[in-house]
Amino acid sequence: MEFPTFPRGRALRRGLAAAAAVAAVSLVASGCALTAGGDDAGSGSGSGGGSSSIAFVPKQLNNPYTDVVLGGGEAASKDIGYDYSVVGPLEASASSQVTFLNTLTQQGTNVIVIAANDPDAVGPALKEARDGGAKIVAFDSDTNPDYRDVFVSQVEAKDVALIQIRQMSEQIGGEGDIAILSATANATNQNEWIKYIQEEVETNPDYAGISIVSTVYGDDDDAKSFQEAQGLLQANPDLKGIISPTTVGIAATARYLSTSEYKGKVALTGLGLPNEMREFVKDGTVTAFALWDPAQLGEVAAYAGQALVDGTITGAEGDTFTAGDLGERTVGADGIIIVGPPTEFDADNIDDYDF
Ligand code: RAM
Repeated sequence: MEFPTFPRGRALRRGLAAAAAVAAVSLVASGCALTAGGDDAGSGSGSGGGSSSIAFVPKQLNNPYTDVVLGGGEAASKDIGYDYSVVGPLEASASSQVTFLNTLTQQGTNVIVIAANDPDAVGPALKEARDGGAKIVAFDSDTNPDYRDVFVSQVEAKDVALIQIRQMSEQIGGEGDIAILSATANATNQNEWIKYIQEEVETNPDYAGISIVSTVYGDDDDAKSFQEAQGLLQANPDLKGIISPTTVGIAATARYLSTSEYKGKVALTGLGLPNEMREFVKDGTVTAFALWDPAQLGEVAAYAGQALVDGTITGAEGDTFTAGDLGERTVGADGIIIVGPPTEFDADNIDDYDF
């Protein structure tokens, strides 16, 4: 399988947009910490100025991956003239987004773009939002399909899994015990990727020599992920590798491995931000990992929201819309819109990316 790469200029542009988003999000984050779900929900960077409103509700605000996604979301919201805001919790627990959703509904937000911390916990709040006329775009981590109009998925879920297990197998010579260090136990996206990784290990003869001996959860919290990585190595001294399908988990695990006796001996693959992983690729802790362009995810989500409001799409399979300069996108089965493509990063290409 070949994975195209992004042109450097575009990646750089996204990086700058993301930096602007970080500033906006930090302002909102401090407001949220004081008045979770209160009057501050709906504040944000203030871009746009049109009469329609779009609010992004990420899994959590203090996540560098989220910041890059929001950079794309903000730029696209501006392009379509929507009032843009970001609200959300500081940690990714199952029900932490509910109060924010309720406030957005009270405010009459036209489009809610949500990365669900749990596929069902947000259901009743989203149902109320829809009853009030809001369009719901899930992104990154899906809700139960009953609660949203479309799901904007970065890459085909199975492809995300296939890249990670192939990279791991290549790095450990196809043999040995491996572990998974995930985000939260209820994250829809990580759980789907893990399901496909497990399926591959159980059924693909290429991976017959590999066993998954443990799956642990760092909750997309840097300190907890670091401790879980340490715990995995203590509990499994023969471990050959760790797959971490979360940018927070892989960065924390790399940091742990880089100063431990396991550096260069225990393989680490998964999904990471090139800017967070660069030093660990250069110091020999990590050989290769994968991701996609997170800003494009935010962009496509905003354009999908507009298309739902305009009635260009309803979320039915085969509906099409234009996602700005990213071009046409089609709604697939189950209301899923794929952004794609994934990219693999290693010492040869990591300096070509800036996000
Ligand atoms: C983390 C989050 C996010 C996931 C990325 C790869 O930042 O868990 O949901 O898509 O990793």
